This record gives sequence, C-alpha cells and structure tokens, in this order.
Amino acid sequence: MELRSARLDELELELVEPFETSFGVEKKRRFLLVRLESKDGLIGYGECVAASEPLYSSETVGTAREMLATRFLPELLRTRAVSPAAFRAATDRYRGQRMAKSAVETALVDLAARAEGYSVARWLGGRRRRVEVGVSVGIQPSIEALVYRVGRYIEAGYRRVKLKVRPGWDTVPVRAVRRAFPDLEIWVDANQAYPPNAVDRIRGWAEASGVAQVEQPFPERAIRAHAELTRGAQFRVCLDESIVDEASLEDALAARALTSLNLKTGRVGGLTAARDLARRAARAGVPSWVGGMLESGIGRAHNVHLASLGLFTLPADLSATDRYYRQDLIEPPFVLGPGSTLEVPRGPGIGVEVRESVLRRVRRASRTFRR
Ligand code: OSB
Ligand code: MG
Repeated sequence: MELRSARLDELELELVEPFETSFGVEKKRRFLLVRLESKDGLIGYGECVAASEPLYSSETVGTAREMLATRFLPELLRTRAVSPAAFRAATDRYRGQRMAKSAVETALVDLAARAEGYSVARWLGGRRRRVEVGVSVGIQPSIEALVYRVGRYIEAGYRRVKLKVRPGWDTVPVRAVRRAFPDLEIWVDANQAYPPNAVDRIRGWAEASGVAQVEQPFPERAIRAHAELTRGAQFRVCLDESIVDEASLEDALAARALTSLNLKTGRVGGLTAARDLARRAARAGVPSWVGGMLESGIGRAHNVHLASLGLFTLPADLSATDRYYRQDLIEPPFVLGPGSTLEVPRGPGIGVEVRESVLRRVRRASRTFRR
C-alpha cells in the first residue's frame, strides 16, 4: 500500500473523574493521534498513549511528537510499500520510543485491515466476538469513597476490579473492599511504588485480603524482587512496566519473576509486538491480558481488537466509554455487556466511526505531512 499523507494531531480530553495512581493524578488526558491516508483514500487511525509527564514511563507527548514529526512520519511517507511489518523493521534501529512507534503501527494495522475489508481483530487472527474486561480504580480521597466507587462499578456489571495502591494506601483500603464485597475478584497495581525490600509486607496484606493479582509493585529493573514475591505466593505477580521487548520478557521468564503479563500496545511498540510477546509468554505457561492507558475510543478500539485473540486469558483493563470520558472521539461508544464484556466491533479496520467534529473541538494542534 502507498500513502498519500499523514496527519499528527494533539488533543485534550477531560476525564469523567480524576485518576490517581502511585505516580500522580490525571484530570485530563493530552495525547497524540496519527491519521494516515492511503493513495486509494483509505484512512487509518492510531493513538499515542504517552502522557504529558514522564511518570509512568520515560516517553511523553513532547518526545513522541518530536520522534513522529522529525523521523517516523517523514520516513514512512518516503516508503513505497508501507505495512506494519515493514515499519517495525525500518524503525527497529531507533531505541525505545515505543509509544510513538505504536501510534504509527496501529494506524498501519487499521489501514492494512481496511485494505482487506477485515476488522483489526480478524487481521490479527482474533476470533472472539466479546472480550472480558474489568475496571481499574484510582486512589480515592477516602476509604468510604473507594468502597462506594467499587460498589458502583459492581452495579454497572464489572466482575473484576484493579485497585491502584501505594505505600500508605494498601492494607486498609484493600481490606475494606474485601469486607464490603466478599466474593469480588480483586487485583492491585502499584506502578513501581514499593522498595525491593517490601516483599514480605506486600505478601502479608495481599494474602490477608485474598488479592488475586499484584501488578508491578517494584521498580521496572527490580526483577529479583518480583521473583522473590512470586516464590510461594498465593496470588499472581503481574509485570507491566518491566516488560518492553522480547529480551526483557525472556529475562523475567528465566528469573521466574512473573505469573501474569499485562500487555499494552503502546508500551511494547504496537499490536503485532504485543501479539508476539503474548505468544512467548503463553509458551512459558504465563497468562497475558490487555492493559489500558486511559485511551480515547480510538486506542481502546485497537485494544479491544487485540483482546479478541484467544492468547489473552485474563480480563482486560478496558472499560466502557463512560468510565473515562463524557464525550469521546468515536461512535458508537463502548458499553458494558453481559458477563463483564465489551463487544468487538465487526466493521472494517477499528470498526468505529471517528467523530471529526468532536476531534476538531478538542484539537490543540495539527500538522500534515505529504509525500
Ligand atoms: O499501570 O495499568 C496501569 C492508566 C495509566 C497509566 C498506567 C496504568 C493505567 C491503568 C488504567 O491502570 C487502565 C485503563 O485504561 O482502564
Ligand atoms: Mg499497570
């Protein structure tokens, strides 16, 4: 396929409510959007999940904008036959920048699928019509607020919650949620907030409250601490930030540092990279699931298509549109269906309509690149 143009937009969407994690509070989400147009008029969209500040990962809107505008998009437009695989190969020599690369790769997958008349799910080899999901619950102003929030999500139909934790917001809030909801599947995610010597402390409160999974408690390079926590634990130990490529996954598997893998399209550089890593983990007997980054409907649509692969055997961090944004960029919105699921869109590409009028309203900057 040949491209005609690429557009790089910078957008801002306000979250329904602030999302607090161990690394900070997000009230609105500023992000980049890549829009590719092929010679024959097909359009593909990809979202860049890098945030304004380098708190979850080192990439930011600024670094991604720079990489996309000065390298990835101009180089892509000079390429004769574009494809997700060719883009991955051509940008492999650039270290890191995975969120920026993923914005382009996902847009190329959208285009490639449309060119075949397929959905992104089918293009990837996914067969599920609905994907099982849960909800990620930020740190709340009080224990009462947390129990109330979780209760509302359960009423809405979510069957699994992931509580954001940090030192000082762990034992008591997790126990309160367990007491209020004795049968609920509870996961926790610390986003690297604990020192490596906190292994026994974490094991203590997690097992006392019947937590099913503990995600990324230690810094991303602290593989040995994650391996220690994994040994003999009654819960799964999940890695998120630690796993960015094949080598980091191989080393973590060899060290037995994980019993679950959160795969985010942006963190690993795209949909096909996420699929490859899920395959590798499955061969080692480690279950994978699709993570989220508070995406707009465009990024979420890509993630829902990814989660349609049978490789992902735990419920995803993909919730209904109304959990994130009042007004989203896509139509129809994602709504929670029976059994805590989202429906995989059936149409070509990402299978949802991008609302250009909303997009223009929330757009802060735009640049177009031509061949
Ligand atoms: O660690 O999984 C994370 C959101 C922003 C940054 C990091 C994380 C998250 C989430 C939200 O947990 C998941 C979602 O998009 O629903
Ligand atoms: Mg996480």
